[in-house]
This record gives sequence, structure tokens and C-alpha cells, in this order.
Amino acid sequence: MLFGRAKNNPVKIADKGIVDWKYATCGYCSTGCSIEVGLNKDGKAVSSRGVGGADVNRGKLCLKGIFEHELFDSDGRGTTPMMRTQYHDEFQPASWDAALDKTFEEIRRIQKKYGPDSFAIISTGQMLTEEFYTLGKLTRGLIGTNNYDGNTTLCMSSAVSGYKRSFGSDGPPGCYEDFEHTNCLVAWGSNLSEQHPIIYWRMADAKEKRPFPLIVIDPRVTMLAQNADMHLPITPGTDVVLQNALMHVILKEGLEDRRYIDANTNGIAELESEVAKYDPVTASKICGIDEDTIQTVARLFAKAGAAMQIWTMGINQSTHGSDGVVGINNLALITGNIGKPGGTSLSITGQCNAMGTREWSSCSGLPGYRALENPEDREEIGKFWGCDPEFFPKKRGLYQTDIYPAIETGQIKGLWLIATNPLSSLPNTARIRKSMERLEFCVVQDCYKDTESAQYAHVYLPAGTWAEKEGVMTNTERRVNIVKPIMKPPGDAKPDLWIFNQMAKRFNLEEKLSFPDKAADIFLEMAELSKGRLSDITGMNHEMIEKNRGVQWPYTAEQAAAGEAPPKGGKRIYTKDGTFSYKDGRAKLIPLPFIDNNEVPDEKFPFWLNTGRLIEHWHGRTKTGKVADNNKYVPIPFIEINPDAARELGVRTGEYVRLVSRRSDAIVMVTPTGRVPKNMVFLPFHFFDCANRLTLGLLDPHSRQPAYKQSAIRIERLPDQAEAAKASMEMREF
Ligand SMILES: Nc1nc2c(c(=O)[nH]1)N[C@H]1C(S)=C(S)[C@@H](COP(=O)(O)OP(=O)(O)OC[C@H]3O[C@@H](n4cnc5c(=O)[nH]c(N)nc54)[C@H](O)[C@@H]3O)O[C@H]1N2
Ligand SMILES: Nc1nc2c(c(=O)[nH]1)N[C@H]1C(S)=C(S)[C@@H](COP(=O)(O)OP(=O)(O)OC[C@H]3O[C@@H](n4cnc5c(=O)[nH]c(N)nc54)[C@H](O)[C@@H]3O)O[C@H]1N2
Ligand code: SF4
Ligand SMILES: [Mo]
Repeated sequence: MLFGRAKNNPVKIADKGIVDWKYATCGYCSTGCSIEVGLNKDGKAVSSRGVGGADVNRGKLCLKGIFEHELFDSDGRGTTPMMRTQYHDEFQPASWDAALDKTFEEIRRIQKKYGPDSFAIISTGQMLTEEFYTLGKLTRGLIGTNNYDGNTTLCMSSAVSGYKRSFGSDGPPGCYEDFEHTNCLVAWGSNLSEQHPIIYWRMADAKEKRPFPLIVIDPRVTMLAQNADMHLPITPGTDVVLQNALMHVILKEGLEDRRYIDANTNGIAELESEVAKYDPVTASKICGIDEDTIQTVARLFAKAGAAMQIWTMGINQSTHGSDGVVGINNLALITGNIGKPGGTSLSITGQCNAMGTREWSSCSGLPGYRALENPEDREEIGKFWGCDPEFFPKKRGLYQTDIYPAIETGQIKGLWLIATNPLSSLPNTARIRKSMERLEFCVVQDCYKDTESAQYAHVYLPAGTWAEKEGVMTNTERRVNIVKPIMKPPGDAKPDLWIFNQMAKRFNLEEKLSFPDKAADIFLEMAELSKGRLSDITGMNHEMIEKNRGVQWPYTAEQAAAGEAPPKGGKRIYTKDGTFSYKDGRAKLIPLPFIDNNEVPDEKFPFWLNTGRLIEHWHGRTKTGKVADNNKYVPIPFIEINPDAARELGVRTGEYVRLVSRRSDAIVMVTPTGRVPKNMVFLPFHFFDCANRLTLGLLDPHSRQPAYKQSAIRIERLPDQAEAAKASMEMREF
């Protein structure tokens, strides 16, 4: 292939000999890009490209998607089940039967000895929806532990909780197309350009064609903030105060939408009396945003006609995470900005299928957004699955972040970790290590065998990942898209669905419940359960999902029969008056008093520790750490530190320093940059035994999500740099 001037120094791209392109949906972030993987004549995956006709990405991919095919034969993949008696022994290879029998026996032994809830199961947002549904059936219908949760408690729990409190149900009301209609966009704690690059591209493209003000609220000058019209560098953890002040101005100046409020909401009087306390001057002293800016943003937002808010972890990962989401919803509701083109509150989801787990995994309830607390829901699912509804617990069990303290106190004795790596992702990992050491039995099911958490496993189950499996995922805008098996899992590794079905055989002795093998059949079972509900997918099946490059829910059998072509599904929800999920069809306006309970910088620990992500890497780097083009840019941990702070400390670019919090310490490299204020450092959490040695992670009272972004640290200079470099490396060897 030749680009540029054909005769003068043409750019040559090596011909990879691709003979076939196979369809999939990207398995990293929740943007939900459609990918094609190129196979050469030997059937080897040699390339990835974006799919031109796909609504979401329109041919584009970010650098994670572009190299995704390299995962198939990357280092560290698990190829055979492994077992050992004590977690510190050497692992021995085992047969699948031996590993699954052992797991089954240990689950039942522990449950018999200590009670059904003494065995906990922690899952993920990174499997396929049919797998989530099957694991839910196995856990709720047969194993019978109520301590079943997902890593989504670290990620989307505050969004779920906030949506439920405001609207009566989870379910993001908007879509990416809203960028094309909005007249004002407010982004709360989201680094969209790096963490959801293709959603960012959709936004930037819409903004270029039809300019609208972009207001970014983030203590750090992120790439998104650099591209904003206004950047509000908020004091960490105080977003609720700013929200109250914005509502104060809107209500005081009569800029609210009274018709919408009267027709769609309850609670305006209570909200008004609470926000009356947050005049911009008082609020500015707490949240660090001056009164003029507060007034300008309030007016811009309320007068826009169609105003949109998006948010990610800067809001969710906070002791006010759920309240922050409710605050965003309050702002949207009082200005009539829900369910209309360009007027919405759209939570930008994290993992590729965090939405699918919310809808179908039964983690916090029962499938299809049903609740354990609701007797009719228990009855319906019990009948449908063929089990006694009395077997279901009557309220949800512990959240992931409460399961570890319960291991610490001996209430929980056994653990099954599926596609999550808590030793790298939970706050205060020294404490998590102690908990893991106390387990009588731990089984880790992961596509990589070299995870930090597998150190504590008695049984390791090697899983397939991404396009080694078949099933659907739901993205941020409720779009269900499909992944097809392009490669076989390496060695004797198996798709997660196969593993759950084999486990189910062991628990399902009377064969009362059915466990179909084929993802397409499981999808149809889920569709049946979705009939008439918010997340109705009765009009979809695997084939039509692939054909349309993803379809948004709701998409009903009636819509399919009416032959909407091509079927695009539901762009928005709550589009008409009185359609919220509370019984009376109204949303709730909820007052949000602010209590400052964070660990804040002081004399001993003078810096805020802000943690988050980089574009090149994915979480604990089990995947991107092994893809050369992702890893080589950022192979070691570093902090962003303000140049003035670096000068005062006497440290320069490339030097190592020790970060010390009340929990522990970590050695990292220094990168001075104006991206962070003088009293803050930003530390990516991708590197093992680093960020989460330091974090405190206080929990949100509603969502139990950790405040990963608000801890206090001090920085110590290290005179012996060679020694420091060595120590920094050694910390990550195990
Ligand atoms: N490349 C890449 N992309 C990813 C991921 C990845 O690991 N790598 N992970 C995916 C997942 S699971 C998730 S959840 C998303 C996360 O996506 P984002 O939430 O966009 O990413 P983060 O870097 O965690 O945090 C976003 C911002 O929150 C800001 N922040 C910190 N404290 C506050 C505060 O008090 N208020 C406000 N308003 N902002 C604050 C931080 O400065 C940071 O810039 O990314 C997804 N996409
Ligand atoms: N300090 C700090 N900590 C954080 C955050 C932060 O911003 N700051 N963010 C939090 C957030 S938002 C999140 S989402 C969590 C993420 O936390 P984790 O879920 O622990 O992170 P991952 O590294 O993505 O772990 C997923 C694991 O699943 C495996 N895996 C991938 N695909 C498959 C599959 O198909 N099947 C199986 N069986 N295994 C698979 C991977 O190899 C990996 O080991 O981290 C949280 N921790
Ligand atoms: S934006 Fe997200 S879904 Fe799209 S290619 Fe990148 S990682 Fe994959
Ligand atoms: Mo996340």
C-alpha cells in the first residue's frame, strides 16, 4: 500500500497478508467500538481495524483497540488449571475435572460448616452478558450465597445508586448522538479524551460542526480540560457543594423549568430549602470555584435549552459519589434536561460490559433490573428458572468493599474471584493482603495466570478472553453489541461460560434448572425475561445485533415486527412526561447536605493524592502491560507534580521519590507538569503495589464505592537514586 506522493518517499505499510476480517466489539472500555480483526492465511490474528458502518466509532479505534489482537498470544496467559494445598506452595497443573470438583467440594464444605453466606463470589464488568446471566443463575439459584458482588462497586456503583435514587431505576437516559443536539456540555470528573477516546472524538466532532460551550470540572488540567471553554479546578471531593450552588443561582434567578418540575418530579420544596444555604460566596470558600464562575455556569446551563451532563470517576469515586450523581440529576431535572435530544444526564461507564452486569448478572438483585427486596420479582424469577423463590435472599448481601472486612473478621471463609484483580485495584492493599491470607479457600478465574490475586489462590481456572468467546456487551449508551469467537482460548483454557456450565452441573444434581450451552439461546432466555421492562430486548437476537453493528435497548418485539429498518432501538429513555421508574412516574429531587469527611492534606501529609488512569494502559495492566505498543510509552510508575512543588522539594524530572501515606509507601518517578496544582500529585493506578498501597478509600454510604481520589501523602527525597530505581522495580516483583 502506498500513501503520499507515489514517487517521492512514499510511506509503505507492510502487507500483513490478511485474507479474512472477523467482527467483534472492543473488550476494553465501555465506548463499545466495533472492531474487525484481520487473519492471515495461517489463521493468525495480525491486525485490528474500526468498522466504518458502525454507529459508535464510524471506522475509528483508539490505541487499545488497534492492538487488541495482540492479546491472543500474549505472555502470562493461563493454559491449564492449577491447584495447590496452601497458597504459598507451588502450583501443580490439574485436570479440569479435578479443579472443578475441588472448587465444588470446598464451596459446599465451607457453606455447610459456616453457613451459606460464608462463601463469597466477586465478579466483574469484563465478561459477556450471557456469562453474567449464567453466573447469576448458578449463584442465586444453586449455590445460594448472598455475598455475591462485582468490581463494579469500585466503578459504577455510585452511578447506579444515584440513578435509582433519582429516577427509581438504573439506566442511563442519553446517548452519544446527544452531543449533536446539545447547546451546553458539563463534564464532571471525566477525562474523556484519554479514557473514552472515541466518545471524545464523537463529542469533539459534534462541537466542531456546531459549537457549544464545554465546561470541565476536574482538579487536574486533563486533556479534556485543555480542550474546554471553561475549566473549573474544583477542590477534591466538593462537587456536591458546587452543584448546590449552581441550583441556588438557577432557582434564585427563576431560570428553572417549572412546567417540567411540576409534571415530572417530587420534592422541589425540600430541595429549594437546602440549596438556599449554598449561595455562591459561601460555596466558593468550600469548593474553590469563585462566585462569578458559579453564576456564569449556572446561567449558561439553565438557559441553554438543551444542556447535557456527563461524568465518570471524579464523581463516582468519592464519599459523596452517590450524592454527586443525584446532584447532577437534580440539576438536569430542575432545568427539564432529561430524555430530550441534547438534554440528558449520561453516566460514562467504565468497563466494556459494566452495563451488562448491571442489567443481567443478579449481583445486586435479580436479572433485568429486578430486586431481591421485591416479592413479585423473586416469585417471577423463581418460577422462570424452576427454583423455589424462598431460596432467594430477601435483600441484597454485602458489597465487594464490605466483603473484605468480613473476611478479616472471619465471617467469610471462601472466595471465588472472576475476572477481577483486587490485589491491584482495591484501596489499602496491605489490608487486603491480610484478608486474602485468612481465606480457607480461594479460586481465581482469570485469562492471565500471573495476576497479583492469583498469589492467594488454591485453585486457578484459566479462562478465555474477549473474542475467544461468544456473547453480547452493553455500552454506555445502552447499545447491545456482539463478540464472536475469532480465536480459540490458548492451550486448555476455556470460555467463562463453559466454566460456569461445568460448575452448574456439579450443583444441579436434580437438573431442576436449565443451563444452555449456546450464548445465542441464553440471549433469547434473557430477552423473554426483559419483556415489558425498561431494558426490553425482545426485538433483538445475536444475528440482527451483528448485522446492525449493535442495537440500543429498549428494542421490543413489536418494534421489530413493525420492521423499523435498520433497527436502531431506543436512543433515549424517559422521553415523555411521567415515565420515570418510580410507581407514580415521577423522579425525585433529593436535598444534598454536605459533610466534609475526607482525609485532607495537613502539615504531615501536605499533598492530595489523586489517582486515575492513562490512555495507554488498562487497570492492572494484565493486558496492556504485555502489548509492546501500549507498554513502551509508560513502562514504570510516575507522578505528575507541579513544577513549583518539585522545585521546593529539590527534585527533577526523572528522579525517584518516596510517597508516604498513613497506610504505606511507594517509590515512583517524578514528572513535573502544570497539569496538577501545587498541593496535588496525580498517580496512575496501573502499576502493581503502588497507588493502592497508599490510598485510604473511604466508602460512600449509599454505594459503598471507595474514594480513590482523595487521600493525603507526603513526598520524600531519596539521596541514593540507583538504590531507589532498584527498589521501585523490586516492589513490583513477586
Ligand atoms: N485507557 C484507559 N481507558 C479506560 C480505563 C483504563 O484503565 N484505561 N478504564 C475504564 C474504566 S473501568 C473507567 S471507570 C473509566 C474511568 O474514566 P475517568 O473517570 O475519566 O478516569 P480517571 O482517570 O479515573 O478519573 C477522571 C478524573 O477525575 C478527576 N477527579 C479527581 N478528584 C475529583 C473530584 O473531586 N471532582 C471531580 N470533578 N473530578 C475529580 C481526576 O483528576 C481525573 O482527571 O475509564 C475507562 N477507560
Ligand atoms: N487507586 C485507584 N484504584 C482503582 C481505580 C482508581 O481510579 N484509582 N479505579 C477502580 C475502577 S473504576 C475499576 S473498574 C477497578 C478495576 O479493577 P479490576 O477489575 O481488578 O482490574 P483489571 O486489571 O481490569 O482486572 C480484570 C481481571 O480480569 C481478567 N480478565 C479480562 N478479561 C477476562 C475474561 O474474559 N475472563 C476472565 N475470567 N478474566 C478476564 C484480567 O486479566 C484481569 O486480571 O479498579 C478500581 N481501582
Ligand atoms: S475507545 Fe474504548 S471501546 Fe473504543 S477502541 Fe478504545 S478502548 Fe476500545
Ligand atoms: Mo471502572
